[in-house]
Amino acid sequence: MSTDIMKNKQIIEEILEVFPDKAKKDRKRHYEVMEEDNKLDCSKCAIKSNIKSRPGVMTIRGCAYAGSKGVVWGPIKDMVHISHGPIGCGQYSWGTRRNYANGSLGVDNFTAMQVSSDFQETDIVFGGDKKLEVICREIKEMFPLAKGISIQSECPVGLIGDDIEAVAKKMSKELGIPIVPVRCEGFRGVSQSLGHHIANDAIRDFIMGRAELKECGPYDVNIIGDYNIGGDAWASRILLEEMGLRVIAQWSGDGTINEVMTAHKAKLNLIHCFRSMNYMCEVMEEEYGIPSLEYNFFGPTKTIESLRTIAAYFDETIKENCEKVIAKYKGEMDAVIAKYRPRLEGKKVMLLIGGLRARHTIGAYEDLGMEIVATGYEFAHKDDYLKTIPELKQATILMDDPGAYELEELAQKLDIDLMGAGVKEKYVYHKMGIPFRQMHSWDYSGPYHGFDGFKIFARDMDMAISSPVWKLLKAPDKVGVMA
Ligand code: CFM
Repeated sequence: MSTDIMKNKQIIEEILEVFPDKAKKDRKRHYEVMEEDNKLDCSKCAIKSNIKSRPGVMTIRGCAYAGSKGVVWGPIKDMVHISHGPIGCGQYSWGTRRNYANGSLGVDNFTAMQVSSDFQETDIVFGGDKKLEVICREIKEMFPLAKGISIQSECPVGLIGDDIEAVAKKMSKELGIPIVPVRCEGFRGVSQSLGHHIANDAIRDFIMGRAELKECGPYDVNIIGDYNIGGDAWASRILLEEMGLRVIAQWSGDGTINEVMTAHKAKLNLIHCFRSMNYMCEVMEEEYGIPSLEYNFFGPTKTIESLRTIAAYFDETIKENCEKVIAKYKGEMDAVIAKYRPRLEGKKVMLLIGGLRARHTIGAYEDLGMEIVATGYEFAHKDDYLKTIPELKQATILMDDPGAYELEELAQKLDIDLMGAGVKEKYVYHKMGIPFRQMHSWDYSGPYHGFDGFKIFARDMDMAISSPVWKLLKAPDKVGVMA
């Protein structure tokens, strides 16, 4: 066994040592160290995932409401999404995901607004259904161009047994627009992942297939599971269109309810975030016979590979166009790599991101010569881990739902040069003197998808690592001053 593998196994042991025996045993099952390069070793599929977080361990996961309201439904821009329940959930999830959308705010685009039913004690005691009716009427009056409403349940709604389905049905009839009740109370499931599933099911039951396209064509595709974070879906769509494909729906970044209603007319579903939207692809395949294809638009290597896989599904014209698109951007991509690779070569990266990007962004880092020494997910399932293992090099640590303590220890023991995770983690790493990039919201940057996105990705990673600020500060623990 190579020394690196042994060293990393030892590091995990040491970190878990502080836990009581039972917790230690449990957390250990959420770690694997890769024994060979890029190999799917099925014994490694044993890594535990999608189960309850260990009580007492500070998980960085979110909840079902986050998965439904924040992720799947929130980006549908011409609907008003009600955060139904106490104000906190709406307030704290307001605008933080940076899912961009075109349109006039408050007129035909409501993504950057936060509408909450602001539950008070009386609503908990007497129920919030009456209030919900009033809110629906007010929305119709204030935003006449809103094409629909979704009711995103927060925990108390489920606990007190409100009948949001009945309200939705009644108000939909009264107001003449679709009103969708979504049972995404935060306590459901073990993470935001069940929220994705519940949100997908609500789309299936209330929206999918409810409208027809005027004209259909042989090159009609849907972009599924791109939420347009910092403009990601726009940077992706442009490549598909240059190739000659017609994108009839974007789910759900910068998407409209009509796109969701007519998406069943596509010839092919292109799915980027498998974790959050695979359910819809399955449903569309079963009900409408639409096949789906997974793709990865992070970094030129994966983008080129994906463009060719997509083109292979179509005729010679598209295949030829695909090569032209690749040739058009290749020079630009080579120049980006020539500029940044010498500055980033060999830098060690650790990632801990949601349910997709912990594997999808690896190629982009590797295009810049950077090395992934540890990666992991908050809420991935077994199928995600099976897809991740072949992307990893020998001795890389793979982890599931690690708590804040485990991550901080790992970062120090692996002596990483860059950490990629979320805003909850960010400032701790800055205090430790470790460069950090937010890999959920792209900090205040983006897009990172496609060729246009890679230019920004490379610049941002360089900016984080090469900033002169790291030479000016010493982490508080190194200078003996308590922060
Ligand atoms: Fe999909 Fe996402 Fe992700 Fe995700 Fe998320 Fe996100 Fe994510 Mo944050 S839908 S699984 S629930 S790619 S919000 S845009 S970055 S954890 S890795």
